[in-house]
Amino acid sequence: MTTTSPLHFTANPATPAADAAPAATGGRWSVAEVEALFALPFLDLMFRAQEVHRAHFKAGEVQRSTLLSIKTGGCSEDCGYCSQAARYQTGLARESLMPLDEVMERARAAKADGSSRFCMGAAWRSPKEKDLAAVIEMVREVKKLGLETCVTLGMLDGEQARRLAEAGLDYYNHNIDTAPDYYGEIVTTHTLQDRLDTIEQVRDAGINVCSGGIVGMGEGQLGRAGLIAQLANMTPPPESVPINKLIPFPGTPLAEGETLDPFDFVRTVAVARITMPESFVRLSAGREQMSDELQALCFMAGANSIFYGGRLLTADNADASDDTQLFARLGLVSI
Ligand code: SAM
Ligand code: DTB
Ligand code: SF4
Repeated sequence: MTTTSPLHFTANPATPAADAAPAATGGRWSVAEVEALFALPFLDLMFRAQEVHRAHFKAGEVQRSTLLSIKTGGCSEDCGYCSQAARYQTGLARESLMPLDEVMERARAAKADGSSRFCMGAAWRSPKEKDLAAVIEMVREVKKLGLETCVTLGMLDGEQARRLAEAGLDYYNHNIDTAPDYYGEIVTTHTLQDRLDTIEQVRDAGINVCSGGIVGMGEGQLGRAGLIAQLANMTPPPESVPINKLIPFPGTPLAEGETLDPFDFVRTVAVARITMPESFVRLSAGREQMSDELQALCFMAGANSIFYGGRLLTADNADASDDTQLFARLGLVSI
């Protein structure tokens, strides 16, 4: 007689382990397999994501990172979503590199607010020597506060990655942003391969990788599956996976955005959780526009990290005080 555990009663019977990549593809996720996850009934997908999440993390623990734009605007690249590309009229004033004392003031405030990581972003295609030296100094000083450090500076070569590693950099953020087949629709001034090369240099230097993407750029479910498959098949997958919802900026080619079903955003978080069981999945840009209920669904889907503090890079983020209330209402604990 077969016994059915009530726990497995609603699980997808075709799936031996909730986070197992299908053996037919040698442990790699094909785009079709990832698409099949997206196609699961919503409740089954959420159940599986919860199973995976609880097998690898303490449910309810959420890591918080604070962002700071240390060099805003004037970027040479043409990323279709970005307010900081020099070629789009987004009304953003171009600024030069922020002085160290100002960065430190912001880092101290982030620490006092309870963030565990400080992420500094610069609108560069890649850093020049003088700029890299200044950022290295920032990394050293922010680390002394007892914060984890992350920077996102565009493309790096091996030597630059090694110097950042030597300074003690904990994470480097470099998103692949969308599916390989769709990348050329969004960016033409560099290629996905350029992004992958930088990620490899970062990995080889021993720095943790933070890489994810943007949902809502017209990529469709197939595009979202392509993005997640590409991330999940990295060996190893990124330690940190930001899932951003497009913030449509007037003046950019993607100003009109895509009318995205919010459940498709939640599905993307769940599929990231299932295919990258050991990664922190960050509920990233676009949170300010989300209801508390939608955010709660994202946490249920396996998101266990957020950007914390009222500002992202050039756009507003959810208020820290709103987050404090939300965490209390949901019994979430920051780590
Ligand atoms: N220049 C560096 C680079 O491209 O990696 C660092 C800064 S760039 C602004 C960092 C990431 O922010 C992008 O890869 C993208 O995922 C995210 N981002 C930028 N603009 C966005 C928007 N309008 N909506 C959502 N995410 C956005
Ligand atoms: C990431 O994936 N999202 C952050 C961070 N990494 C650098 C940036 C979001 C930017 C949102 C738009 C803005 O503030 O300009
Ligand atoms: Fe924006 Fe980064 Fe692209 Fe520059 S490289 S346009 S800062 S996303």
